[in-house]
Amino acid sequence: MTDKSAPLVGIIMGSKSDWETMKPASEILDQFEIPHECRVVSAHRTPQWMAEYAEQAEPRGLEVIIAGAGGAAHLPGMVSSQTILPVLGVPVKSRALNGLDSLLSIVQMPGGVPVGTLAIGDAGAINGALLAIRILANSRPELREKLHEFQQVQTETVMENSVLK
Ligand code: RP5
Repeated sequence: MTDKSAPLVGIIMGSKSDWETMKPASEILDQFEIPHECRVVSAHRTPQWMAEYAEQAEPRGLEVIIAGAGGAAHLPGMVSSQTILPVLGVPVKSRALNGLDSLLSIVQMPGGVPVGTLAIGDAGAINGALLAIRILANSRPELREKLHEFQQVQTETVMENSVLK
């Protein structure tokens, strides 16, 4: 029997300062009632913990990892190099370069080590969560149903507010 409360998605980030950006990902997963965990795992400050997290993710039952990082954002790529789970990278908007450094650090992976790179900031975190749900929904019809509902509500909300003047 599977444990329904065991996390399916791991949201990790390089620093506690990334939480504000990554929190919307957790909120989307909550909305879809997806069990998940949120952890600070730093590629540079806690490299051994990062390796342990990446190696244990699959045997622990995680199915997708969403990794947010800013600046020299090596976390998503280094985690991907040590797991076969899909890793979705969210570039956090950095103070010095507005997240362009984060984006380029995450997106320019060498062939053979995949990271699905999202937009910089909140939109990336939200879409990271939605993509994770789409991946999980491949084998979960009830999630597919929820995704259809989500899209329908989103469209209706925009349509209801489409007249500006
Ligand atoms: C990265 O360095 C983190 O992902 C964070 O975005 C950035 C800055 O970290 P702090 O100095 O705020 O802890 O590793």
